[in-house]
Amino acid sequence: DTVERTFIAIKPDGVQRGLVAKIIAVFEQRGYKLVAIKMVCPSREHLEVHYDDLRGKPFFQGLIEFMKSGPIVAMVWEGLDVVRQGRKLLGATNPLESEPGTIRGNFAIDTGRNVCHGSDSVKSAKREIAHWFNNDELCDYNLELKKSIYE
Ligand code: DAT
Ligand code: MG
Repeated sequence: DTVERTFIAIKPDGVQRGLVAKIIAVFEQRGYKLVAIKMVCPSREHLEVHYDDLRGKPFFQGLIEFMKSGPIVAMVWEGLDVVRQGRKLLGATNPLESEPGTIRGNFAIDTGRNVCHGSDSVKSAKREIAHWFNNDELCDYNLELKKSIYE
């Protein structure tokens, strides 16, 4: 159904490189609905909980340091199959494996500087949205374009 939601974040490298508008445009132009957006500088604890499943990986501390190196643009996007499609729009974790045309395939080279995050399942999307946003930050509105996007 069209109310599926995903958590997308522009990482500090994406912000520094001036890719905020371009990354937002990819989701907007596809037809997805933006329901929340904010720029944040989260605590180490917040980031460690976000990446909880990666605790113990050799790159974990470096990943957290990097995510703390500057502001992040956190967003929630809504629409049909948006979790899976969001991952496809981002491209593979390692940008060298990302298809050209994807965000990482267009804008990144190193795995540790892959410019954006996207939830990997509906379950993790729910967890991540609740972790990054309060309920009152999620805007409930009607996308007027909906009948031009969905049949
Ligand atoms: P994704 O961001 O595609 O969901 P992930 O959840 O496996 O990938 O890892 C989270 C982030 O951690 C990833 O975007 C970049 C970093 N990372 C993952 N694997 C890495 C590795 N082998 N070396 C360095 N950084 C890595
Ligand atoms: Mg992941």
